[in-house]
Amino acid sequence: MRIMVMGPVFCGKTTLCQYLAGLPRIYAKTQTVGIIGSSIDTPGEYLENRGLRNRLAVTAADAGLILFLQDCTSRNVYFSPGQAAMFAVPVAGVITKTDLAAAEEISRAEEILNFSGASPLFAVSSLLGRGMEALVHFINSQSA
Ligand SMILES: Nc1nc2c(ncn2[C@@H]2O[C@H](COP(=O)(O)OP(=O)(O)O)[C@@H](O)[C@H]2O)c(=O)[nH]1
Ligand SMILES: [Mg+2]
Repeated sequence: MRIMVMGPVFCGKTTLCQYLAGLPRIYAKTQTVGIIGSSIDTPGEYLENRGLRNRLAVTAADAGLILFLQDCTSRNVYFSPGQAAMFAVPVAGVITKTDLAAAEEISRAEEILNFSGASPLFAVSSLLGRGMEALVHFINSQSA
């Protein structure tokens, strides 16, 4: 199953994909390599630029799961209300860079993702690996 990662420029998409791709070092399961190692890292411009948004829909055809990313250090909102519903596959939300944030910033990111219709939500730090266990567990449960 491919995981498509979506979010604006600088929100932490590539770092999250890299973290997930590195998991086989921690979880020594062969299965994890194929699933996690094939994350689809999308350009932030596809989300930020309205004219490019249908490219996300095309890319999503290859995905079994989509992750909407919201950087909790950013106030900018790029997801539209209910955007998750435009995809035929499950859309979960990931709050990124929690190592840099206060609790209220994480709540703000949570609201933005709730607004987009992404569910469930995970709060992570790709830097510290914080919150990753729950996210990986969820991803594995989706690809079973
Ligand atoms: N402190 C911290 N920085 C992060 C985290 N994730 C990404 N970054 C930093 O945020 C910047 C943008 O990350 P990147 O993955 O390239 O974002 P992308 O444009 O969405 O692919 C880089 O400088 C990363 O090192 C995180 O969890 N914690
Ligand atoms: Mg990137």
